[in-house]
Amino acid sequence: MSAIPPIPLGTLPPQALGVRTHCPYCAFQCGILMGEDLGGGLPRITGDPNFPVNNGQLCIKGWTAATLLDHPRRVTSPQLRERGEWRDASWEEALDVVADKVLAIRTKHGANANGVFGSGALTNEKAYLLGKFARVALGTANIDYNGRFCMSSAAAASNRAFGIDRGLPFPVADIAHAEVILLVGSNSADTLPPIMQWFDKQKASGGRLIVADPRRTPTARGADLYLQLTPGTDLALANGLLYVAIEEKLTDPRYIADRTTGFDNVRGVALQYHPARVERLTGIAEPHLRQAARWLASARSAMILTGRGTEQHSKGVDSVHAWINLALALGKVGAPHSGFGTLTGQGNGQGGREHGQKADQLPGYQLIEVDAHREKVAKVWGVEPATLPRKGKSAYELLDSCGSEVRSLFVMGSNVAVASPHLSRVEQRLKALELLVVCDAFHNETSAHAHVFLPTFQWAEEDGTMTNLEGRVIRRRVVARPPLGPRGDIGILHELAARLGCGEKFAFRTSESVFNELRRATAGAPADYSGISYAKIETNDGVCWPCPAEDHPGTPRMFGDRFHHADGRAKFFPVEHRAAGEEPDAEFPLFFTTGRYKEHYNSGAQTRAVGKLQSAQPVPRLELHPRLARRHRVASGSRVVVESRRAKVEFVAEVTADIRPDTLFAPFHWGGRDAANLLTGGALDPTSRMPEFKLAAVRIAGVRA
Ligand SMILES: Nc1nc2c(c(=O)[nH]1)N[C@H]1C(S)=C(S)[C@@H](COP(=O)(O)OP(=O)(O)OC[C@H]3O[C@@H](n4cnc5c(=O)[nH]c(N)nc54)[C@H](O)[C@@H]3O)O[C@H]1N2
Ligand SMILES: Nc1nc2c(c(=O)[nH]1)N[C@H]1C(S)=C(S)[C@@H](COP(=O)(O)OP(=O)(O)OC[C@H]3O[C@@H](n4cnc5c(=O)[nH]c(N)nc54)[C@H](O)[C@@H]3O)O[C@H]1N2
Ligand code: SF4
Ligand SMILES: [Mo]
Repeated sequence: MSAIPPIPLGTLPPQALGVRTHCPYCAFQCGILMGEDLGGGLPRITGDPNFPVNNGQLCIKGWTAATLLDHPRRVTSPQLRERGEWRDASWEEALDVVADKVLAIRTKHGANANGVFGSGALTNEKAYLLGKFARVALGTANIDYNGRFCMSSAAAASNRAFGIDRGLPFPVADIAHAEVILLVGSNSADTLPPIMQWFDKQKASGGRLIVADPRRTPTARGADLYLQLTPGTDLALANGLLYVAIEEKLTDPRYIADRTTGFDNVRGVALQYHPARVERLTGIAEPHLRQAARWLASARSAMILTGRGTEQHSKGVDSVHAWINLALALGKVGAPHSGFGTLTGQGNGQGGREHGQKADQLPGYQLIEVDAHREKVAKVWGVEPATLPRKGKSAYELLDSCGSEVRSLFVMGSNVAVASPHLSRVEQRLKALELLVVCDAFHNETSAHAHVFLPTFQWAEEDGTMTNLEGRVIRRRVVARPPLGPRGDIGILHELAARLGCGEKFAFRTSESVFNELRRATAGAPADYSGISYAKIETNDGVCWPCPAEDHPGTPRMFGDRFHHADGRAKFFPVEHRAAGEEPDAEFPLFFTTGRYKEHYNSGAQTRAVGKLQSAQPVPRLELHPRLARRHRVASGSRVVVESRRAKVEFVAEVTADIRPDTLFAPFHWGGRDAANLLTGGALDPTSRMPEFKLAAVRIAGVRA
């Protein structure tokens, strides 16, 4: 096969001094300024004081983000596994191996036997192209991505209730002006630290914060009212708040009549959630329930914001519906400095969920099962609509079918061997693959099972666009020179597509040209990017979608006068509390829930390699309440074996009165024997297919002093 030279994506600015770009990690996408270190070492990172989202603030992960660029463990040559060991290979050889194997699998087992796993870490351009690569070059239905583990419950509920899903339908700066905020299942003081400046401003102007979390987190410590609910009972809590609002005549009948449909059914359901029942389910006492409902309802402006704590459940979608129902009934959605929002997680968690990496999706939030959408996108791609595959498997189901229906998996931007639930099962499925390809800058727990490793450029070495948690499309710029060896993801997809016989459909010279095709593919779609251009982003601090025309300024605030359903109204959904996939019982009597540390990011693949972060948080610690600790003779520092129906994991104990006595917590940032996800299970939400990351039934199976 003939060589196609790697595509230069973006050019290094002449003087790499103080270039405006964004942090590689979370959805806050802090503006940073990168310039040469005076000592000639790594690019220097400072917070960009002029980017209106973070206003110059960064968290420790942002400050240390440049460490990975010239990291000694960075992989710079393609590698092939031979007799169990990695050996360096040329790009030619590695890409040929991938293409030959994929073609052989397609011939023998059909196109859907080749799977693709994408990421909310990818730029819009990469996410778009990966979706196109799966459907056009591989012809497979089976592409999904790690956003399924992240935003899928919130996205599904927002789409159904509002007709569109943009995490925050208003700028984060609005937080400062909300009189009352209810923050549910989000530990933003650790997971989006610079967002706290907006909460601090809100507090300084007399605002109130309510936090619902089974743990008194750093975020909860700043709350005026803290609701320490039982894991998995958010839906009952939300219905209980609505009960109080209805009973005390605190709802907004005019708003309900003018702007929504379906309230009567929801009213009927909510009235079953009287405070005594809600207290039994959630552990929240009636006075607190009434207090929260009154504060929210009587405030001139109020927000309900959700995080993964309320969403990562097998009833995640219904739980989000319950919060949306409450916000709608109080007349807050679309009102000034008010509304419902969900705090997106990954760097491009918003754009990544819009441009077609999801099994049921085409770019712009169009749907692969809708004929009109298929026709439109097929036209942009220059293919027959009938050749586009249909809907594929969701992330966990895709991983679960590896080694059976799915014979090869191409992973770009996820460490599934740490981040997936029921890890022993997932690892066993990964081992059963005929071909596992990992594109990454570093080896991780997933590449430990791979046959081919393709080394990639990192964030600072490529340009592109990201869409932050407000739906603001921003520029990632080239600020560092990549080492010799790695290539860009877009170039890799082009090379592979060429070997699969459709290189011309992936022959982009720049990321801007990919973006321009994305604009055409999303024109008229819910997430309409057609009016956004690189030039337009250049002259301001980003443009919020939808932006349907060149002269359109973008849409920082949504829902002011209409929702995105055909009738312009928001929809109520009646939702009932139900048991989790796995509730504690006599054998496994405790709740186990998971989350994050400030210093580590997701699977830890990146942050465990940063010395400062790793030394600050070297191991996962098991949080447990002093009462539970006494019963099991556990002290801080003891080794505690936690057992679920799937595995045993030994953690170092951290005894803390900040957690419920019936609940254990550990972060999921580690793999191998330290993986919290060995304990979590494979129960999925019926609509979003979100795994139940925030609840497993466990017991303490052993203690060592
Ligand atoms: N430092 C850091 N920041 C990050 C990330 C990271 O890994 N590290 N990842 C980014 C990503 S991808 C994401 S998705 C976001 C996630 O951001 P968050 O949603 O803030 O993160 P989590 O820590 O997973 O979960 C939040 C809280 O949910 C609580 N919780 C557990 N079970 C329940 C429950 O049943 N109900 C309720 N109400 N709460 C519950 C936990 O105790 C935890 O404090 O963070 C982003 N930012
Ligand atoms: N128990 C439990 N499990 C969870 C969660 C939880 O709360 N509890 N949260 C879930 C959530 S919300 C999420 S988002 C997932 C996240 O978990 P993962 O999907 O594992 O995400 P990351 O750890 O961010 O992995 C990103 C990988 O992609 C690489 N990467 C980054 N950018 C690029 C790029 O541009 N190109 C390429 N090729 N590679 C890149 C990084 O080097 C890293 O290896 O975990 C989920 N798993
Ligand atoms: S808050 Fe998020 S975007 Fe900002 S510096 Fe920290 S990890 Fe980076
Ligand atoms: Mo996430």
